[in-house]
Amino acid sequence: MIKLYTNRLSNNARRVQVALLEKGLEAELIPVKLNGEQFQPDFLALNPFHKVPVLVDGDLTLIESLAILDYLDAQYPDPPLLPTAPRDLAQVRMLTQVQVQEMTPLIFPLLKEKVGISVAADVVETAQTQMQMVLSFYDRHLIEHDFFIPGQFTQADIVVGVSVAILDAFLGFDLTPYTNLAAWYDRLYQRPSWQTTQPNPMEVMTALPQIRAVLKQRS
Ligand SMILES: N[C@@H](CCC(=O)N[C@@H](CS)C(=O)NCC(=O)O)C(=O)O
Repeated sequence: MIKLYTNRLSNNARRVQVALLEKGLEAELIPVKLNGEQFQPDFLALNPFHKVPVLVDGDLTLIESLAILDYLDAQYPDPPLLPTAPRDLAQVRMLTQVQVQEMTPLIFPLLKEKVGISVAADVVETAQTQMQMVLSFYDRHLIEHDFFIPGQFTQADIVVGVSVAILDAFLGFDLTPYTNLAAWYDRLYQRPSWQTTQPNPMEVMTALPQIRAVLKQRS
């Protein structure tokens, strides 16, 4: 059986959990507490960079959530989470890369500030302003679309969606000005894979010290 080393509060691990659920794949979920457990020798042997997710499938051990998503899609193609039309595939990669390259660096200072790690006020302000640009970009790509690729739930919905969940549920962003994005986000919540993997407020509160410790070690 597939094993997934994971943490309920990790959005990178959540990407993989959503994909497994969407594909109806059974997996043993192995929780890793990010309060030091990720530095234990057994876990470092799986991922020397001490991060979840790690997926083990038979003799294959994979780190990096996007690589894991690609593996799951190639190895277990039904239902597909990647489109086949060249322009659709390029769109998924573009939207995903914008999350990684543009959105993630903005989330870090906002998260740090939220958990009480000191961040310069101008850095927070810039991150908030630039985040509006990112959200507007995604909003434009959802005009008259149910999902980023019309009619198909894909990796782009997963990768962007789990980050928007942080903005909404943890950072208190108001999504209502982004009407297409807000409607899409509601649509994601209708999926069992989304409901199962969404951490509840109590889980978030309990994990705050872990989140703070992980964020402190990042520049
Ligand atoms: N690029 C990696 C990032 C993984 C990552 O940053 N995981 C975080 C949780 S979201 C983690 O495990 N951090 C623990 C640590 O840095 O010690 C991926 O996409 O899988």
